[in-house]
Amino acid sequence: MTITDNLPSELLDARTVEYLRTETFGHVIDGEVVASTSDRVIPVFNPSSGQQIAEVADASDADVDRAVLSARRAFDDGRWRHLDPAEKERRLRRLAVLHAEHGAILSDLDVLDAGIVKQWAGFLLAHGVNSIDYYAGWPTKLQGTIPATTRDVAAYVLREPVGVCATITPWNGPSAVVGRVAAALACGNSVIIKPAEQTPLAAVLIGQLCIEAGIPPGVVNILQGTGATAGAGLVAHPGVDKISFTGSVETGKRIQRSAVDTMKRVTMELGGKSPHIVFGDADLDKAVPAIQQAVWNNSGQVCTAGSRVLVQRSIYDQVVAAVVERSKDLRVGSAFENVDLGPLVSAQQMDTVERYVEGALAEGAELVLGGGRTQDNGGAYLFNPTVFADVATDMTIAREEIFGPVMSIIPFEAEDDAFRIANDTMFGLSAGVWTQNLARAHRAARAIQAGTVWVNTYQRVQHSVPYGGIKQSGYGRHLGEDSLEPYLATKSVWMQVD
Ligand code: TXE
Repeated sequence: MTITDNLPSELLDARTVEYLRTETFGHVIDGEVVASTSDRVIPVFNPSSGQQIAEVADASDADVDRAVLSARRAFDDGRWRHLDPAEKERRLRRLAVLHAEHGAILSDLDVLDAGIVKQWAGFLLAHGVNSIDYYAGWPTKLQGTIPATTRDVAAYVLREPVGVCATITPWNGPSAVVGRVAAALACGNSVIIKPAEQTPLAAVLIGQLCIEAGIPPGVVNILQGTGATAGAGLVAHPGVDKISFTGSVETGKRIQRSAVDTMKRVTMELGGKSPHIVFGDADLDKAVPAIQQAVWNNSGQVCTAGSRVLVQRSIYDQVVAAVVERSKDLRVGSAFENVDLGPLVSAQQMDTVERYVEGALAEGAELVLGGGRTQDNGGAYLFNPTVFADVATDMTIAREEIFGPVMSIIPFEAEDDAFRIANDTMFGLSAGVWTQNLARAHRAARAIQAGTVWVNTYQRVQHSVPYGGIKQSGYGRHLGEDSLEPYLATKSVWMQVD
């Protein structure tokens, strides 16, 4: 990779500038940063300025092969999976420490290529460190079972790593991917990370920190490239055993179809259209700020964005007015400035969001705030916080994931209506409920079809609590004990004893 003269060095930590100037940013294979064998490159942009800041390698088929062979060799010779579990834990803990120590650089890189504002980058960093630490505790605790059998045999069940795991990641949290990788490593697997082509900067550093932490070469490889090259190459490769994908539903389906040919295990964390329900008895002093943050965080580019706000009729006008009042003066601008909403990740994402807003107006939704781009406060792909009221449940903005700062407010009459509307979606990632009625809160938790239901809070994540979707939001879990299962294969051992 090469860095262009447009790097905003004056806005970055000195260590980040030094890092970007000295690293070549090819792939990381067998513990080394290596150049691509392909001449193809991908431009990388700073969404806060719209300027190109770098060019990154786009993997050739030969690069895909090299990365897979490296991971395969590392798995087959047991250099990591056969290591004493206590030693695995020590090295993973060291990785958490290194991740925290390089926090200023990792956060800068997320601000730089993903346009993530500093507060959110700080949250992602802390989440990454906590997740590694959490998984660092697992190698010594993984265990098999001894099932009941007839007396003539003894049987026991081992839980072994599945092999080479490819992690294909999106652009909305580039450095946080390390938490997912730590789960695979805790189980003894080898990993290949394919970062999103828009946000390749943090991945090389993550690969290098793994080496520094003592995770042997080849156990964590980084492959840069587009979905069509590096991504599709990994999914089709017979040397890869498992795919962990986070991204769009459409790409998820394409990956699943392709993975069938080599019978790979696949886990999917796809998008959402999360309902955020405010009942008439809610504590509005807490609910209103939360429903806003749930859509304005990272300018709506979060899979759990609470983009469908369902409000009970008795408080409907009050909530709409409060949301507009509290959102109208929010600062939108460059992610390097002290702003509430940073840029969208790319010109393409900007077009997508604009198209949805135009479509909503054409379908008759009532625009009560925002509705367009802005160029205030320096920043390229800036979109004002946008609120539509009286949205009908069959409108496109109520059904499709937008991934921008666009909130749809939908009125409802009774509790059952709220649950029916909440579930009237192909997605099932998450939901929020605001009520002071304890029984209603429990009814909601059971009635809503989603992988996570937050009650009187929103977008909380902790390493010990499973996270993932149902319906077309995907399957498989990140975080918590459940997230280990996809990285482990069961082996039954029988012995004749009479
Ligand atoms: O996603 P893609 P895009 C949603 C969000 C957004 C939309 C499009 O609604 O507007 O998706 O974003 C790799 N084989 N989410 O186009 O295509 C690609 O290189 C293998 C929700 O960026 O899903 C990247 O690394 N890999 C989501 C990753 O897949 C392929 C976060 C995601 O790209 C591939 C991001 C292929 N054929 C977007 N094609 C969430 N769940 O949080 C692409 N890729």
